[in-house]
Amino acid sequence: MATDASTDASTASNPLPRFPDGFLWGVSTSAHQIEGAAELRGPSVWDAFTAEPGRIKDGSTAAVACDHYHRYREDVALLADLGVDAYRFSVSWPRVDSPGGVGLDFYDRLVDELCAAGVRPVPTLFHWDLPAGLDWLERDTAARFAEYVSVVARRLGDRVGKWITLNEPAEHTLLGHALGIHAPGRELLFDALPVAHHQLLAHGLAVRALRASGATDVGIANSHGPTWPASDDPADREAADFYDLLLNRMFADPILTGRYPEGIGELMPGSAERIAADLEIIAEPLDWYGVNYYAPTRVGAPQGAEIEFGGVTLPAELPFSVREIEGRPRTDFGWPVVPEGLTELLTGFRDRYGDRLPPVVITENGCSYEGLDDRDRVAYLDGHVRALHRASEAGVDVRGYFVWSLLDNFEWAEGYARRFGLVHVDFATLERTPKASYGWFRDLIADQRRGPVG
Ligand code: IFM
Repeated sequence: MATDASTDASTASNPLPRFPDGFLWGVSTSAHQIEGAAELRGPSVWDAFTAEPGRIKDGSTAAVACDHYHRYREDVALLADLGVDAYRFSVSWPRVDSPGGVGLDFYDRLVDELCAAGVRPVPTLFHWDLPAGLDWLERDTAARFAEYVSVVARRLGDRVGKWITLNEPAEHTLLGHALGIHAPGRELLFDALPVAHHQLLAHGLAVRALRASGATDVGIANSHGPTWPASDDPADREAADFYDLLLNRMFADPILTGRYPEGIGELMPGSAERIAADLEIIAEPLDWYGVNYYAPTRVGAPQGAEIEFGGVTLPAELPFSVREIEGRPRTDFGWPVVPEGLTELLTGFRDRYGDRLPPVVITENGCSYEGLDDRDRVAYLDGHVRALHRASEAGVDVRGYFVWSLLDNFEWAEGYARRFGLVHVDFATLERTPKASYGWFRDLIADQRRGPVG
């Protein structure tokens, strides 16, 4: 492991504002994207998907990934050197389900190592790697999830305080079940809606299971971003509103208000009575609400043709079309860099949900860029941390910020082509090398601990 990350890469000349005491600085990863050791876990829907020719752009698999399973001590040392308060990782359900139940031993060791290094473990209980044979179209998967959550909580709950139920149920529904870009590769379009409902139900049942095990610090990591209409034309505004419903309100409203947005509840599987009863479970109060933010989306009326957008092909029959956000820098993934979208998103949430919105934690924010001297990443992160502070000044109760990601990793259908890490991974040798952004984040955290900056 190289540790000579440059610390002078900041592109910002103004000192960063100070966040409140107790604010959590962290980094995030997920099991399937970094662990490897596929032979030491049960199969997941991602293994089958990855094996299908053409599904993963560079033809790679996550069988080894960053080999974090065997190198977790080195990775925890990187976290300790970075100085983060907390580390968000995910527990692999297929690993916990593996024969003999030995999979949980790994998380036991990881959590011990983190605690010994003074880094708070923040496990996510589902980050898309569903055990093969299970299916979110089936309601029963929610109950199975809650059973698995109880098993994990019983084992790790003496050392884990902060829990995340699900990662981005919106993306898992949309990319995995509506558009077929992620596992399990279904192209159900609006018939994928039960997948959203069953995940939300699983979230609520998991909150209950965690509470039953004594947990007092529970949240979710939902992906959100502002939706910008392509123009003032009513057709564009209507399409943008619909997109906003799908990405934002459909996943936040049930959790924060106990209701689906108008017109959505009727489309969910089951009688009105059953959906109403489910919503009571889904709206179990949370201690905090996690937001994964990357960029806003510009949306207009459908254009009657397929659209290539951010590495994804969107079918022509969608009732909206996604347009470019012009005049902005872009990450290597082609995503626009719009820090103020984060302020807009969070103040918008505060306005929409008021007192129902618990404290907010940014559970993911980051970007893909090549290279060790990743000044573009520093500029991206610096801009977003400032935008978060502006939301805080505007009255949003923000309690934490986690960079996606600690390590370059398996970026799902993109394979290893997109590098989101603060730490470079050479996928031939698995050597880790901190990038300039790692040094920048380390300095930021140290400065914040020192007291007022500037
Ligand atoms: O890598 C993903 C992560 O698994 C979920 N949120 C977005 C990241 C970048 O695409």
